Amino acid sequence: MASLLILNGPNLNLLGTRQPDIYGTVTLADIEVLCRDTAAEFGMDIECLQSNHEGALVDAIHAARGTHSGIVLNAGAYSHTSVALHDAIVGTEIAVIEVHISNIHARESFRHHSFITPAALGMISGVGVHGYSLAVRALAEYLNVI
Ligand code: CA2
Repeated sequence: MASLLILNGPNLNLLGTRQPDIYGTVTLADIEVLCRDTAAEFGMDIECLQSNHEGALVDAIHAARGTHSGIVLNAGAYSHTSVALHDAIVGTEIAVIEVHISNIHARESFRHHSFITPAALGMISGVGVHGYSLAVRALAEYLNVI
């Protein structure tokens, strides 16, 4: 059975507790259920991981090679800063769909650039947590499990 890694970066463990005007009221646990249910529609399994540490996210991308067919990645603020995450995706050649809950282009200019986007298959931003479900569907299509 194909398995996807749902990888979330810094501060996303706070979802549903603060800034509901930007990120809504859904928790990370709710997002994991959403991803699991969507993946199951396509006969896929998921593993979920969240870390506030850049190196742990790099390690998770490396480890995904061989164990997962693709990654749904919300790297949070590291999206805007991390060449290391960009290099990890390029280096492992794993299929990544980048997700942002908010529309990063409608926010502060420092959020407009993502180091993840050029290394990813695609990027979904601004449709709320629905973006995670769309990303799972996009990977299912890419991996031909539909
Ligand atoms: O829109 C997104 O998903 C972001 O990746 C979220 C990041 C932000 O740095 C990116 O620019 C866009 C921040 C996640 C922090 O989430 C919080 C949730 C509740 C309370 C505080 C932070």
